[in-house]
Amino acid sequence: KLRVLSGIQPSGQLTLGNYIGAILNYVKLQHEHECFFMVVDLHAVTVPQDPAALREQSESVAALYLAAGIDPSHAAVFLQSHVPAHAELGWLMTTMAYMGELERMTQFKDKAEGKDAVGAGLFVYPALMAADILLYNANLVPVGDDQKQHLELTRDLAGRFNHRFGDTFVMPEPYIPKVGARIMSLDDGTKKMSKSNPNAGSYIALLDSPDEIRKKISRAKTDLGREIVFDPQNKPEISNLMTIYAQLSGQTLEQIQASYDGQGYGAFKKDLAEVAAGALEPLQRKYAEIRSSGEIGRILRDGAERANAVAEVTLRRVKESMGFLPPM
Ligand code: AQP
Repeated sequence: KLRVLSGIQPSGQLTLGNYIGAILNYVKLQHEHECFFMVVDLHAVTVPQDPAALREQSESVAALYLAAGIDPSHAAVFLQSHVPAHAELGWLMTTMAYMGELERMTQFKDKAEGKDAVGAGLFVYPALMAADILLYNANLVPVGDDQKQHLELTRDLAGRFNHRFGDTFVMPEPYIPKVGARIMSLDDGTKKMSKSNPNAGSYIALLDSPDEIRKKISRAKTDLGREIVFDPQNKPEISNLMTIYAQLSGQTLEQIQASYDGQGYGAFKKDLAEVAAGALEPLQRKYAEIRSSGEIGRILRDGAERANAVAEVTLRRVKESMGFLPPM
């Protein structure tokens, strides 16, 4: 059995990008491996968060994990801030990172672009992410394409630590979906779909109503021409919609291309809206049940307990290797 760890920031409404790029793989991996799926609330505060919204979204993300099919009797589901070792190892990993390598992170560059004041937390974010993964000695980290660079850095930091202080950390591997690793924004086929995009029309949220979904898909930008063909280079927008269709319907891109041969964008978009609304309907129903059941607290407590048990052992070993005296 391998160890699997991943997490999502409660920094907005989860989107189809988060679902297709990450959550679908969480669900797939949970039965074969020992899984830890957290809500990374400490990461969310690297950009300003309203406290009430953070509380609501943190619970909402945990409930969406469960609604999507994560079984808390298999996987530990917890909030990052409930496991203090994340913040502590995060600091230690920050001391292992170089300014230059953090400056090269494209997520930092994108999020800092055009801002007068950029929080230091945003800059050291990848060191905290490295700590998240290394605390559990995770072998596999299911993520979307945008997190590949952070994972490479995690490997560099782990290697640097092991070299200086002796073999301590396991080298994690990214686990990235073959189709759907980078779902693009509905209003711009060159930008990834993102839950913190201020334009709600740029993403489909997992909790959008069928009407909102229909409206957003009918307004989604499409490329010139009218053929439904998968060609991300020349037709990024229709290719993105086809990817979403494929991942939510279980059909292959070839099947979709064949069944819309000779038809225009209109018919395709109409069907896609129904595919998306239909795929999200059971998830939304389960979500409502879970939120009203009052079960979340117990599940998160249990998950944090399991996570703490593993994380504390790693943190103790790390501190010992670095030369920190144990409590006397
Ligand atoms: N557009 C996407 N396509 C595929 N996968 C995606 N992920 C995010 N966007 C897409 C994957 O979802 C997981 C959680 O991401 P995160 O919350 O840690 O932050 P992010 O990667 O920065 O995602 P967002 O939605 O864009 O959040 P904000 O707007 O808050 O920064 C990751 O595995 C990610 O790869």
